[in-house]
Amino acid sequence: MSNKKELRIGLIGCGFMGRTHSNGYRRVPNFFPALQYTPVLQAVCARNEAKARAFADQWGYASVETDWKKLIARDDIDAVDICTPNDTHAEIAIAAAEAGKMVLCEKPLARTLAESQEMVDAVEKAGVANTVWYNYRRIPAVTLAKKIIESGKLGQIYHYRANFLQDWTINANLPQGGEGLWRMDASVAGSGVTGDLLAHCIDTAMWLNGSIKDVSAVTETFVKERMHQLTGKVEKVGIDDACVFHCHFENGSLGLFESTRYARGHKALYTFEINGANASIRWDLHDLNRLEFFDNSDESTLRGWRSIHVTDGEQPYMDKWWVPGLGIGYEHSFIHQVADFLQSLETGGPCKPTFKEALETQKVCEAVLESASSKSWKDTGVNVC
Ligand code: SOE
Repeated sequence: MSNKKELRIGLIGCGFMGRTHSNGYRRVPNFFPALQYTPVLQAVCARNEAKARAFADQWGYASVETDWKKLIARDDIDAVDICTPNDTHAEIAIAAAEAGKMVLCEKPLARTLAESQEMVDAVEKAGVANTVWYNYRRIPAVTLAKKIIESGKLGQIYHYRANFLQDWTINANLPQGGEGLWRMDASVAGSGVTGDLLAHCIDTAMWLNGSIKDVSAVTETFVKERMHQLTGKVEKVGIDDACVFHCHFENGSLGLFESTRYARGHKALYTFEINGANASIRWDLHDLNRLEFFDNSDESTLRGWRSIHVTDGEQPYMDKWWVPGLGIGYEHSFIHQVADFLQSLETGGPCKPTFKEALETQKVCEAVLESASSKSWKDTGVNVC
């Protein structure tokens, strides 16, 4: 008889993120056997029943629902995982918290700062465990970057630079809205690349380098009108296709961020580089097991960028995987987030970023969009401890 405690998951939404999270729940017991809690795939919910059933069969969910309110009302669900489009995050999360369920929410927390604040208030009032899936923090090389920065090896930090580049919306005939394309409909997504891609960069940046104080941004919508899949009409495009901003961090460093869906040749190029007085770090999602590190205190004849292949058991998370030299992938960042969430239930601590912490990222996103529309610098009001 297993003495594990069950965490019964109710997953809402079975798109791309539903798959990444489900894979996380399934893999954790194999690779993190010491955890007290084990996820149980209790129910999956989608409006289309056939789709929900196919997903349940594929991933091993015990039951299906077609109405998220019914899923939340069930006594046999402990945690609600929100993988639906952004316009539903707030309503579902608030209802789940009011029902006393733990809430895991896909990023971005919501479409707007106001919605996000309501979600924070709801989980805090209910006192339920919560987390937002900013998965890139849990790629071992990125977690190692955090440790290196915390050790003080970089010295005073002067620059933080990040990119998130894609090219999937260049085709002007691509419609907006509806199945598979809700990210292009501002009323559903909230924004374009700012909430979808820069939110990742901002989350990582503030985790590694502290609060962003103020921002100056430019956005562009290259294709102004697109057919809307749901209305069948050609409609104005409301999302930002590209966004560039610079900023001041609280620690005095300068930040430079760029994101676009119009960088031909790039599918998901997420990179960051941090330059300190003594050392620099850089990372690239395309080579995610590698962290590059330059240390100015190295002997001058040997000095240069080190290429650290982050696969050793002493490096973050890697004792759970294979043997030194053998890498892991994108999906492992989600497995690590499930493991950290379960661990947080054991210790009673938070699983970062909580809704409250993810609210700070929303503040920056909102300031970026306001700055772009008003063509002026905006304070973010962020306070990351
Ligand atoms: C968009 O294409 C997307 O899937 C984002 O929604 C994810 O958050 C990002 O990690 C990869 O790109």
